[in-house]
Amino acid sequence: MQIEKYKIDSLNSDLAASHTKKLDFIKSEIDGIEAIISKLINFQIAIPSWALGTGGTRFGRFPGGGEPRSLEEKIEDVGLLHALNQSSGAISLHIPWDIPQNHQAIRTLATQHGLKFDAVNSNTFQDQKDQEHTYKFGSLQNVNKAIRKQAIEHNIKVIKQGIELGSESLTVWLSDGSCFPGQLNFRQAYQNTLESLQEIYAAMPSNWKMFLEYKAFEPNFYSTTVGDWGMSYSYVQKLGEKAFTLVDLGHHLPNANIEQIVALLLMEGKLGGFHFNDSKYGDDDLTAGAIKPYQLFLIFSELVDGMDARGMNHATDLGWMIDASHNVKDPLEDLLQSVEGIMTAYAQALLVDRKALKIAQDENDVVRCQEILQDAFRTDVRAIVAEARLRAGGALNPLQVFRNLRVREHLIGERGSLTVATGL
Ligand code: PSV
Ligand code: MN
Repeated sequence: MQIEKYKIDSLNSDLAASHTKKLDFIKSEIDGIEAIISKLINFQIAIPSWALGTGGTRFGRFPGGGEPRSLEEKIEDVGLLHALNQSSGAISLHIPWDIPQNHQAIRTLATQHGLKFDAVNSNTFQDQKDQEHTYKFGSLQNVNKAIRKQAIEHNIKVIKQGIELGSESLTVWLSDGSCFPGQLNFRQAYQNTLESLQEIYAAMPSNWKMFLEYKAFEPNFYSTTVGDWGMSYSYVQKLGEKAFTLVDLGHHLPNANIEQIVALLLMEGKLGGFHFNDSKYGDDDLTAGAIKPYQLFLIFSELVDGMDARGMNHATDLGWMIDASHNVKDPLEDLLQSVEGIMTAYAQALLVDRKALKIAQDENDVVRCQEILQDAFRTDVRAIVAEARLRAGGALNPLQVFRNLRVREHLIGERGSLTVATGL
């Protein structure tokens, strides 16, 4: 299914009067809205190929029908999102969940939808049918050299796939670790992992980046070998200037101060990318901004501040991606809501009066500091975000268009109601 632009335009014109009123109001209240709009237009958030179906939980999966049956259909789905919000201009593939057969044809299809290929993701956390050795006791950390070699070769194959697609980064997330005390020699696991990562790093083209994602728990519950930002930082420091830490919001221990982690990684020049989602307990994979919108805002506030301090381009100097799984919501609707949540937090962060905050910090005026941040957070920026979408050619209200045009019903008509996408 393709969404014709005139249909979006027609639904936009129904909302135009009310939108203009809200935008004019905020423009009359706040200076610098135009600069914020152009930053929002440039900001793109990659969609993971594994989030287009209903990932479910380990207890069950409740597919809603019309899920993409192939990589081509996944690209089509991201194309639908991008047509609606003009902010989802990239797709991130997980290999071997999605192995392109004809790279040229896949690239052409993506270009037709206005999409680029974001980071490619390797998978050494599951055993595949044709695989010689098992990853039951880890992959890059494994005590067995042959298993480490198999995992290294898999990552190198993923890099080669990425090169064919025009991707420029590899995300490595390892489930490696241990479930019981004594199972693992921590130092040996670290050394094995480092040496394995060094081989993978050496296989990357010079213009590529490696993102090393950390996670404190799951599927191993006693220790994880890349368990937190400190461990990831220690590996990427040793690997070299093309290696960076990737922050997935759901991978921390409860109440971790993620905004402080982000600030320090940025200061060290070692923050590479993001996986957005939200959670109440663990790696809940919920819609970005659905549970802790203030935390998301505070993270963006540090991102904006830290990137500006280093003269970085907000849109292109870090990898931005959603990493979520869906169960009770339509995956496409959920992703539209996540993108909206992320853009909202970014827009609010751009509103923070940085000069005033600096003065208040230097004067230890704690009350004023809070007031400045909360002034920005409590500003209703929805009209600014909508205006950015409108100017980029998208919908003022993407969800409303999705429902109005009965996109899911069309997809079920084309693909059937029993399709289940590969992925989580
Ligand atoms: C692991 O929980 C993770 O966040 C990694 O990014 C994986 O690639 C992804 O989820 C899918 O399992
Ligand atoms: Mn992730």
